Amino acid sequence: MRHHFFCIDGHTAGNPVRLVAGGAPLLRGSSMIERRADFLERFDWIRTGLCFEPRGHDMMSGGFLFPPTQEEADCGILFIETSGCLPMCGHGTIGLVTFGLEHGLITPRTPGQLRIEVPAGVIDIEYGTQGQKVTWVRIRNVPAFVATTGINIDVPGFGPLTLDVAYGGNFYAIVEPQGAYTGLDDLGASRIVELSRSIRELVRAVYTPTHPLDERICGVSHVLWADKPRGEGADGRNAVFYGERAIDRSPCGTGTSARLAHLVHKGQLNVGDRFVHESYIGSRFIGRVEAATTLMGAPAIIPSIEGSAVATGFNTIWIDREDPFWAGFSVV
Ligand code: PYC
Repeated sequence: MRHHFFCIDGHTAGNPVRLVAGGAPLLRGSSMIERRADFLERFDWIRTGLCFEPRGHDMMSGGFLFPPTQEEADCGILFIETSGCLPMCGHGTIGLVTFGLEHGLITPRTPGQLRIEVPAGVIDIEYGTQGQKVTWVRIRNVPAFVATTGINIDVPGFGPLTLDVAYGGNFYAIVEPQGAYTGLDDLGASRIVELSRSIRELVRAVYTPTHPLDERICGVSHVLWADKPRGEGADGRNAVFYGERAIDRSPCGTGTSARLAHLVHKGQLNVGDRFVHESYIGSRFIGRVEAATTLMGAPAIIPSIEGSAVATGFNTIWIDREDPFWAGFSVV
C-alpha cells in the first residue's frame, strides 16, 4: 500500500521546514494538543517516515495545517520533527505560515494577521508581503518563563556545569559560558551534539519540568548553548540541540523565547527590549520582550520572534509499505 504526501519544502533561516499540504490524516480531538496525542498514537509512522532517513535527515522538521478547533483562530498547526511532535516550534511556524500563505492554503480574515492554534496554546502572527511573497513573519508566542535555576551536573570528559531550565514553547536546558565551555567556536558542531546528548540525559535524571497549565507539556527536550554575538548588530548567538543529532540552523524560535525569559529573569533584559539572536550558521531572528505576565502566580513574559522563510520546491513523497524502510530510520 502506497501513501502519498504532497509537500512544500523550504527553510527558515537555514533550518528545514516541510509543509505536508496533502496526505494529512483525519485526527480526533477538540484541541491541537488532543489532536497531537491522537496523531502520536495512530499516525506517528507518518512523522518518522517523512522526517527520518531515507526521506528526511537528522534536522528534518515541518508540520500540517489543520482547520482550527476554536472559532477565533484561522488555522491549527501540528508540528512534526525527528524528536517528536513539539508543543510549539518557532522556525516551523514561520516556514509553515510563509508557505501556506504563498500557496493559498491559509486565508487570513484580516490581511497581515493570523491567529493560530498550536499544541502549546494560541499564538498571534503578523506578517508582511511583497507581491506573492511573504517577506517576514512575527510570532507573538505563548508565555515563556524560567522553570528552575542552578542544576549542577558533571559531564563526563568535559567537567562540571551549572544550568538553568527555561520554557519558550519547549523546555530548554540553558548552558552559559562557564568552566570548560568557553564559546561555540571552541567546541564545534560534532562536540556540541555529543555533549548535548549527555547533558540532556544528566538533566533529565534530576529534573522534570511540567508546564503549570498543562501537564502534557513536560520534560527537557532541547539544550541551548548561549554565547556572545559574532556579527555586527547581533545581541547574542546560540546553538540549539534537538532530536538525537540535530543543531538548529536557525536561531530557534522557542529557544530564543526561552533565552529572553532567562535574560529577563537575570535582569539583563526588560519589557520592550529587542534582542537580535544569531544561529550557529549566522542567520538571525529578532526577539522582543513584548510584555510581562504571570502563570499560576509565577513571573513569565510574552516574547515575540521575527524571521523569514524561503520555499525551495514541491516534493511528492510516497511511503510504500513494501519498502523495508517505510517508517524511516535514524543512525545515532
Ligand atoms: O524554532 O522553535 C524552534 C525550533 C525548535 C526545534 C527546532 N527549531
